[in-house]
Amino acid sequence: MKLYFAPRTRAVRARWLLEELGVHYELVRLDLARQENSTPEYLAVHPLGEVPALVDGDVTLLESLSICLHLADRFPEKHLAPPVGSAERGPYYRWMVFAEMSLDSVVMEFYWHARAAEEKQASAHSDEALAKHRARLGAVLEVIHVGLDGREFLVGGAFTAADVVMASILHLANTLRLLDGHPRLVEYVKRHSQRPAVRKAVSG
Ligand SMILES: N[C@@H](CCC(=O)N[C@@H](CS)C(=O)NCC(=O)O)C(=O)O
Repeated sequence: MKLYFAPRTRAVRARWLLEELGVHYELVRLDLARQENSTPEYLAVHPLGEVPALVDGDVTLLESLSICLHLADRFPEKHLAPPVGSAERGPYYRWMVFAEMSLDSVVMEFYWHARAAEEKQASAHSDEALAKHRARLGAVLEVIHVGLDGREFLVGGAFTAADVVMASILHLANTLRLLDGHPRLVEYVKRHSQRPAVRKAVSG
């Protein structure tokens, strides 16, 4: 397997999962600042020139969420995804997709706002829009807070790929100071960021 990767991007979650699985893979680093993701060779892999992309035999996967879903199922003996048809499979899908569709989308609004402020550009977000995003974020974080009540992990009492996706997005939220006032979520992020596989995924 070959993972096309750049640090501090969504590719980290795919690399984290590969490290958790402990399987052999080739890491292809792309320097986005040098537009190594815009070469004809890479555009043949990922037509949008984004990372991550995973080449697994004859199959090329785009989208970090689909890569995580694929990898966790590909190695069932590693128990990072509940078996299809088990009682835990529904909650697993639910958290995977909730993290990406409901949490990531709102966190990214704040990310782009922070980037615009950093680069001293006018933000596309009016105060009214930001207030709307903040209310939405609060509601989404509350769902996760309740989901983690009395639990170390999202699904079935054990670490799964759903925690990789959720903790990755919550980590970004935490760096943007969006988790202030949510100690349970901060603790979840910190606990996951101490996993040896994360350290490897963010190294170099
Ligand atoms: N929904 C995609 C988004 C991929 C994406 O936007 N990747 C960014 C990095 S996080 C990228 O490669 N951007 C290209 C660039 O910055 O030039 C996924 O989850 O894989």
